[in-house]
Formats: sequence, structure tokens, C-alpha cells
Amino acid sequence: MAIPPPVVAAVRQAWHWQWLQLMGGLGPADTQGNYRRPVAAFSASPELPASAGQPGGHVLIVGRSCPWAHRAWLVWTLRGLGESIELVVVEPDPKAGRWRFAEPFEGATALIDLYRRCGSDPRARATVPVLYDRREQRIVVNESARLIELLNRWPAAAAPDLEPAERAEAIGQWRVRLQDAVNDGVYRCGFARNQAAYDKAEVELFAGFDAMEQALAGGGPWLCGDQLTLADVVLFPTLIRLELVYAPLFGCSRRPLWQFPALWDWRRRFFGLGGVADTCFPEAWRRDYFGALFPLQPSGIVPAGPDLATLVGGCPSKAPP
Ligand SMILES: N[C@@H](CCC(=O)N[C@@H](CS)C(=O)NCC(=O)O)C(=O)O
Repeated sequence: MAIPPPVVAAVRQAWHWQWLQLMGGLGPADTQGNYRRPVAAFSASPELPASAGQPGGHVLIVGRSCPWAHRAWLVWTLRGLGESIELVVVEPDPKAGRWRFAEPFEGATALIDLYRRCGSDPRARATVPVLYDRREQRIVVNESARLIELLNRWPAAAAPDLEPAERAEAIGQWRVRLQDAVNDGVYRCGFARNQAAYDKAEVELFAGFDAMEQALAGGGPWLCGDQLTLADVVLFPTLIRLELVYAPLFGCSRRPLWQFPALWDWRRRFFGLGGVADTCFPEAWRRDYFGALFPLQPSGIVPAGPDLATLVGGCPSKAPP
């Protein structure tokens, strides 16, 4: 039986209002409807702890689906920090809307309990990644941008320097652009409250892709030349999730990545670095984004593909060698 148009219009209006309320739960927006990422609770740039490099004290807490945690996990992997920093993976609890520990951690079952015990503001959200110090029972830092800089200075034998002084300027410029237009840019697309907010974020995102494509096509193999740096590290978590979640769920789909052949090759190269594949969990990403972001996917239906292996092979727009 057809629903009378006035009823449809009324339901749509009420539904849209509820949608806006639920979107507020995902993150704040400004008066124009642009998504604004909240500031992290322990975001000050930390000193290198005196006990850094000694085993048994520091713990990196990450979640599989979180791109901000992924960048920290990558630095931990690429610099071989496993001997002095323990890795703890928390699981999402979508019903409660929080991260929980697989086994009690320092007596806490949920990440929020650890935050509160460490003196976070009662309104602050408990986010990953976190670097925790067991000896001092404190959160060292929970802002990924500062955390990866700290992990890059962490003492470890034969670990590569991902922020060499002679490239600091170029790295810094890429990181500023990527953070806003790309890393946060996909969220500004997906969490936009209206068409204009989405349009703005989407244009900036693809302008960022164009800029990277040009830089890589005319140089490379990495964003700052022949050396892998933190600029590459921060790009990877966003780019590897593109076809799996950001294009279908956040509307980052204007052009598929294979139309950016240099960027495609860059992603394949990064994925091939030692240990990187072990930080990628396509099933968890799909399940957590599609299953948990209720306002964006009220049905909770999780799509079937694509297969990650098809995204890290040869570029489909290039003739096979
Ligand atoms: N500023 C933080 C953002 C981290 C962040 O937003 N993490 C999300 C997962 S992707 C989270 O833990 N959210 C839980 C919540 O907001 O309750 C960073 O870059 O480290």
C-alpha cells in the first residue's frame, strides 16, 4: 500500500532531525555543517621518557579499524619497537560505543576506565591510539600526530629515522596538507551535515590526490623523494581504506585510485614493506565502519568486497609488463 505523500514528508523531516542528532554523537560540526575533529585529551607534545627503549614499561594501545592508531602501529612496526613497547589491541563495543580490552588491562575492562583513572576530563572521549606508561601509570600521549613523532625518536637499534632533519620542511608541509585534506578530509566528507560541507571536503580531498600524484609521478618513490618518511606513514592508513570504506561509505568516490597510477604504485610499494600487511585487517575495517557507524548505514549491512589483494597488485590502468 502506498504511503500518502504528506506522511512521507513528515517522516523524512523527523528522520532527518534524528539523523542530525545521531551525527552529533559521531563528532561535532561547525555552524555550516562542516565536521570538526575534537582535540585529544592528552595531546601535548611529550618529552622522550627517561625509560624509553627499556622493556616492560610502555604499551601502545591500538584498534584495528582506526586509521589514527594505524599510523602509530606502522611506526612501531617499521622501526621494530616491539622489544621495548608492548602492543595491546582493543576491540570495539559498538553497542556501548566504546573500546574494550580483550583481557583486563591494569584492572580496566574498557579504555574509558583507563582514561578516567589517568585523570582525563570526564567529558573527554577515550580514543586510540594511546601510549601508556605502566611504571608511572599514566597516559603519555593520545594524539597520533605527536605519538608518531615520539615513536620516531624512540631508541631502537638500526631503526630507520622517518623524520630526517634535512627533509623536515618537506615532511612537515606534506603532513599539514595530508592531515587536513586527506586524513581528516575523508571524515569531513563522511561526517558532513549537508551537501555544501561535503562538496568542500570532497574537492579538497581530490585536489590532495592530484598533488600527490604529480609529486610521485615526477619524483618518488616516496612522497619526499628516495627515503620513506612520516609523510608516507600518515598517508597509508587513509589510502588503504579508500575502496573498502571511504569510497562506498563516506562518498570519496569521484575517481577510483587506479586513475592515479603513481599513487596506486606508491600504495602497493608501501604495502610490501616488511610487517605492513600484518597491520591491515580489511574484514575488521568493513565490519567496524559499516556495522558501527549507524547514522551512515542504519541497516548495519556490511558489503562483501573488494578483496584487499586486488588493491595492492599491479595498477589496472597500466598495461601489464
Ligand atoms: N586525535 C586523535 C583521534 C583519534 C580517534 O578519533 N580515534 C577514534 C577511532 S578512529 C576513537 O578512538 N574514537 C572513539 C570515540 O570517539 O569514542 C588522534 O589522531 O590520535
